This record gives sequence, C-alpha cells and structure tokens, in this order.
Amino acid sequence: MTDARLAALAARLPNLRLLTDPADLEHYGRDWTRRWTPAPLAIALPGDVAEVQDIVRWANEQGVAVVPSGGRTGLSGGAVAAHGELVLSLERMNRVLDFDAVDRTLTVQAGMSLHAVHEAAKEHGLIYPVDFAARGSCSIGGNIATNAGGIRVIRYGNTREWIAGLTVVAGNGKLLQLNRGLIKNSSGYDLRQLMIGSEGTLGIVVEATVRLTDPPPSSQVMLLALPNMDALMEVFALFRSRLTLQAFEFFTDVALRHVLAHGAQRAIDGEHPYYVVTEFDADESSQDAALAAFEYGVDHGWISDGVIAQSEAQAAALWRLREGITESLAPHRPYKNDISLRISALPVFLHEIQTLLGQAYPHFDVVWFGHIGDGNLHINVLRPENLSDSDFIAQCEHVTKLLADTLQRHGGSISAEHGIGLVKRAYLGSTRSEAEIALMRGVKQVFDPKGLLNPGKLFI
Ligand code: 2HG
Ligand code: ZN
Repeated sequence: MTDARLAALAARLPNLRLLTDPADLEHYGRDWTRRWTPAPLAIALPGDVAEVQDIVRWANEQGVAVVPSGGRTGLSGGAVAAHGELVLSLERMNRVLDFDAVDRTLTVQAGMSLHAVHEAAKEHGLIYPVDFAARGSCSIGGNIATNAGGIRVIRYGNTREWIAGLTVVAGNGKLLQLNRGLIKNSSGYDLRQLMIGSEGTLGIVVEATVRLTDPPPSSQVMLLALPNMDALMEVFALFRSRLTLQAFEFFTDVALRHVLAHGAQRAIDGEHPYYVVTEFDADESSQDAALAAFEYGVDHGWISDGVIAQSEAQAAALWRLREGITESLAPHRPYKNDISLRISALPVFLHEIQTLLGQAYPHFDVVWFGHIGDGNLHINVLRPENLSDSDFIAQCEHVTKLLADTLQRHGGSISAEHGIGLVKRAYLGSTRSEAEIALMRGVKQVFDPKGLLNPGKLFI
C-alpha cells in the first residue's frame, strides 16, 4: 500500500476489502456513460455499516472524496470516479435484513440488485413494483440515489413512493435512521425524501426499508403501430380512458431498427414511424375494451396496425422491442437526454422539439423512445463514424442548451429519472431556479461540510 492515505485506511480497518489493481480501478470507476476516464484512488468494499462509517470518518481526516457506488448502470456519470476519489462500493452489502408481514415492508442492504429485491418480495407473495430494464445489474441504493422511475411509473409512481425508511451514513460518519417505516410522520423535515434523488451528495444509503404491495391482476401486452407523432397522445388518452394501464411506452422506427439488429423479433410488418407497447389489467371485459379502443384508434387514423400477445413468451418478445433499446444502442455510445414534461404540455413541446432536433442533427441518427405516459422522453443521439468523440459531444451540448431552453419555457425537467450527475449539471438551471439551487447548495453544505461526498455531481 504505497499511498499513505490508503495505508492509514488499511491500518484502521484491517479486514476491509480494498482494491487497487488497474483493472478494478477502471471497472469500478465508471458507469454506463463511458465518457470519462476512470481514475479512482482505490475501491473499498465494506461488509457492514460500521465499516462504511469508518471509511467516511477516514475520508474526513484525510480529505479524500468518496464516490458511493451501486451497480453503476447510471447514464449521467453520477458514479464516475475520475479524480482520485475513493469508490465506496456497496456490492458486498446485498442481503435481505428483514421482512415484516404486518407492515408489508422489506428491509434490505443498499447493494442488493433491483431484481433480487423483486425476487425477495415474490417469496412473500408480494411485489416491489418499481421496474426497468437494468433490474439485473442496478442496485436499490442507486435507484434511491436517482429516484429511479422506469416502465411502471404510470401505475405505481417513482422509487420515492416506495421507500418507507432509510439508514444513511452522513458526511460526518454519523448514522441516521430516517422515517423508520412509518406511514404517517408529521414531525418536521422529511430527510428520507431529501436523500432520495440526492445522487450520493448528501449521505451514503446503506439500508432501505421498501414498501411492498399485492401483485397486479394478470395483464395483457399489446404493440401498436402509429402513423405520426400526434397520434401518440391521442392513443394514450384513448387507452387510458378505457383500460387500467400498467405501462404505456413508445419508440420510433429508428429505435426498432437498432433493436431488431440486436436480435429482437419483428412483431408488426411494414414501415411505421411510431410504436407503442402497452400493458393493462386483464379481466373479463379488457379483451373487448382493448379491441374496441383499437378499432376506434384505427377509425380515427391514429393506429395503423397492432398485435396483442397470446402468450407470456409473446408478451416478453413485445417488451424486448422496448426494453432492449438501450443495450442495442450502447455500442454507439450515444449522447443521452432524459427529459420530462407535464403530459398536457407534451403535444406542443413534441412539435417544437421535433423541428429543433431535425434542424440541429440533420445527419445524425436520433433515437426517440421512453415513458410517454409519464411525460418522459429519452432522446439518444448516435455519433456518426466520421466525427470525433469530442466534436460529437460539443455539438450535442450545444443542442442540449437549446433543448434546455425549450424545456424551461414549457416548465419541464432536464432529467426525469437518470439524474443530473456530471452529464447535465450545466443545465440544472433550466429546471431549478437560482434561489432553489442556492438552497440545494446550502443543504449540501449542512450534510457534507467538507464537500467529500460525490463532489462535482449535480452542481458544477
Ligand atoms: C429506459 O427507459 C432507460 O429504457 C434508459 O431509462 C434510457 O438509454 C436510455 O436513454
Ligand atoms: Zn427510462
């Protein structure tokens, strides 16, 4: 251990697992953005809460910055360590701690994957309903850090709605038990909610008590092909009024091309500019209601074609067309936007933004998809082969500034569910007022006076 600071950490915590191999530094120092060169000091893999506290105390003494780290599936650079930080990975803290049948809560360590949380809930005949494609690799702690949303928000809301309590190591190493599983708690500031979405800048979530609920009734999955963008919101309003939706997701023909090239199966023939995958509760009347809605949509020129899954395998194949998009684009290292608006603001915004992006990126592959039923769009821009990384990012940043201005005019957000991280901190002012950002900085100062927790993320 040549670094004196690391030697001090090893001496303080002789059983702490510490990694300094170049391959480990690279692996744990980056997330799915792949934009920054990882350069952490070392990786610490604590096995319990006491070790996390000791690491944070050591960081304070030595003035070392700490990057809390979950599954690093983030898309905004929130878990990147590129400046000699200590990465504090929670991956060894991945156990269920408690299930309470009366409260219907599950208490887990923060390093547990979302998929493992789903499975643990299932063992008790219940569900943890937040869900998205990265479920196998992302951690519940990371989900909390970004207030992750996903494909069922339309039905169940964001992560925020499902967190009954948090155990957090604050910037000074002290342990906080926030909300302790209470349903009602009118006793002042809700620090639990402040932690959710704070991107590791206020404290390190080490344990979470999540609420569980009954599984939904069985469902049906439908894929629809749409002739134009205006039809998207019409079909959403139509299906929402006639069915109990569990999901309503869209993607374009460009997204379809990539996902098909990546091994997914085509489900609707012909060329269509827009597609919707929707899932809704199946009861005696839903089949007829879905068919009637479909016919109404066709009659009004909003729907060109559609297919309803006849088996679980077919439903999974339809979902793959939507859920496989991010992975199919990953080799192109896309520039990602993750924006949201009130649903009522979407129709006008979509037109403005389509014109803006058409002019700004006339020769780029621009891939639109997302959770249209929540007002959340993912716009991925792919780098043309003849453009260098830096020129590509510079062009995209310029367009993001215009996008942010448009969002600001419509009262939207520059990050719906991926977080601000490093990628979007220059645009935070499009979503939060100066007064709000000043208060956010003040909060950071209170929780983390030395600025050691995930510095550089969220704020410039
Ligand atoms: C999704 O909705 C994820 O699939 C990823 O939030 C979005 O890759 C993206 O831009
Ligand atoms: Zn998403």
